Amino acid sequence: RDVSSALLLANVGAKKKWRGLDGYGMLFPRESSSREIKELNGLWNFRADHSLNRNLGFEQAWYKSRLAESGPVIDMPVPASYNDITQDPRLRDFIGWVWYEREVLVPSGWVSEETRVVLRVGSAHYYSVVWVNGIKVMEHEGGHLPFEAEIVEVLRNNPGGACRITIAVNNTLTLQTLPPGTIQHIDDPTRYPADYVVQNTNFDFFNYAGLHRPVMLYTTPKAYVDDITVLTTFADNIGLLSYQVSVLGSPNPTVTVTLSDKDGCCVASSTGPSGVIKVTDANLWWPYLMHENPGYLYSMGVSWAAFIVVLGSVYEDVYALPVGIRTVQVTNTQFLINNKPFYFHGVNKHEDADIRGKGLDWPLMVKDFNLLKWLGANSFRTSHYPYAEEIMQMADRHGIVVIDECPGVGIKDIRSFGNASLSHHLAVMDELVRRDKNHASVVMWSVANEPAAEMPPAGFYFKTLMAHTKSLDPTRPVTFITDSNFARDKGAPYVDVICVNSYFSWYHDPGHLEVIPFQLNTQFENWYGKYQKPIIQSEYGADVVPGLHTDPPMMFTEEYQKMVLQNYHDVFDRKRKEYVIGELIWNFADFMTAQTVTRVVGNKKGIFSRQRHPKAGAFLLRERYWRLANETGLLPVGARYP
Ligand code: GCB
Repeated sequence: RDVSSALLLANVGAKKKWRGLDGYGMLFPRESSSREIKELNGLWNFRADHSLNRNLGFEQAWYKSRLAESGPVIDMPVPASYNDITQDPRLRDFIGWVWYEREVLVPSGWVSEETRVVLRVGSAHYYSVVWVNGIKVMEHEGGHLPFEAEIVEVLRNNPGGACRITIAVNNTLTLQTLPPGTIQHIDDPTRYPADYVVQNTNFDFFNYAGLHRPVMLYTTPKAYVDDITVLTTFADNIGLLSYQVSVLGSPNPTVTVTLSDKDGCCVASSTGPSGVIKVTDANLWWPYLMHENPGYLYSMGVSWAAFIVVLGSVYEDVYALPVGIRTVQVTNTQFLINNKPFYFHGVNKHEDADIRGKGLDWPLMVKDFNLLKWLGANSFRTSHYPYAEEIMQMADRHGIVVIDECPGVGIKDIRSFGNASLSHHLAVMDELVRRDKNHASVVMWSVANEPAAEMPPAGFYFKTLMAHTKSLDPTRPVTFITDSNFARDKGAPYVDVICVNSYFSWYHDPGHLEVIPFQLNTQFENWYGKYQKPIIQSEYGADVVPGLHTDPPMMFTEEYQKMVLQNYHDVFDRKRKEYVIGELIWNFADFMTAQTVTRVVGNKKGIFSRQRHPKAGAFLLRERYWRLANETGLLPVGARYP
């Protein structure tokens, strides 16, 4: 009996995408005079398919009727990972298909000839199949990006507005998924129980699964604003926004674009599906601590309208997109935002918390931004997958700079460098850039974290991936995060900024803090010597079990983490005068991982605990980040850290 990943994914067949990317945008749903939203967050019915091949749900077509009719269901909150919601270890460690179901009543006005009704899932890990009233409406591969389908035709067949949404989600990872993984079935009755199956991965976070982000229904008119792309620059005090609007469903739409400032006053406008808008006395988008008024956003109102003779009325769609005016540029030694040197003093994060796992959680999100600001952090990397759109919007508004990473983490097996992997990786970058291209906070794309970049196929793989990303977005630099040897790394020639992770005195020479100044200095000299590109220390750190203390410092104590940080900082301070352009601590907070001998209920390299309480390292970093802000930011004296 072979419980292989192929079998677990058997029902997905040809993996048909119901909506390709071509011509389709993925604008974040926003209410307007022409659009309504119905959020489907809250309790859903849920069942994990514990059958041996995990296929019973498909064999018995659980989507055809109410889930409670085919077997027992439990309450499951959405958004949330399902893993930590119950006391059942079989659900925590479940591999295969789980089934979610929610019934909703759709307002009768929505089911009309003039309206599109769209079902949108913010993200679901990892592979999803979606039915409405028993009819399949879409499939999607990938755990961290939104997907949606028009469902009005399905609703039309069901007068009365009843709408039963069934979503089957499979968390199985294979060598071709992103991130990759393998399924191992051990058939040894002398040592393992029957049906012993494990999911192996090469990444260091728990493979949480479920409906992680909001699910919603929203409407647009039949002809609608489908996508908007905005590129910005400025000259002297004039801001320039070049925009492109795609309207679907109308052959010759009359598009109007207006730009309003923070007070809602219209400061410029334009007509036509593409054009350039000029703003005099433009307020630029500045990073937090670089300017008194960071994160300045305009609102770009995009609408199209037509007088429809038959209806005898004006027909229109209206969408408002927040936009920031800023530029990004990389030189041999600097990262420039609005032509001024920007030094990343920030963090790596995870979407991770007690109970909800990777589910979007508003209190946690706001707490985290408050902690970032307390810390004096001006940036974060979305290690190791795209974060919720709601988080990206917060980053825009607060001026927190983001390195936007795709889920290319744990690419270690040579079989994950083949064509199937590459074409999926390219598709994921399509989806990521499509989703995040208009975020002012996003200043760089990261296509992967610590891949096996020394392997022979890595050169072609990363060359293709980075060229593709640049073709999608010519305005932002592209990188990937490396821990390979500088001389043998085959992807590094194609990056704009070298991002390097190292754990001196931790994974190497454990306990020997005295090696850090030597090894870190050599690391920087080697990379800069070979590439003459600016460098970000994209990870460094040490585990701390909160409350452990020793003197002299020992590994896992608060003192040791402080000493690691201090030793790294001394080198950063020398090298940032040359070509080091940033430092991102690993990690902002403790987070859950798979169980291994090196993890004590998860990874403890957070400067905050998983519950967001500061460890000693947080206070040290806070002193440093505010000092860096004073030295490298453009703040007037009064606005500085006391
Ligand atoms: C790394 C990885 C990160 C791990 C971290 C660690 O290099 O990029 O995902 O969690 O090290 O703590 O080992």
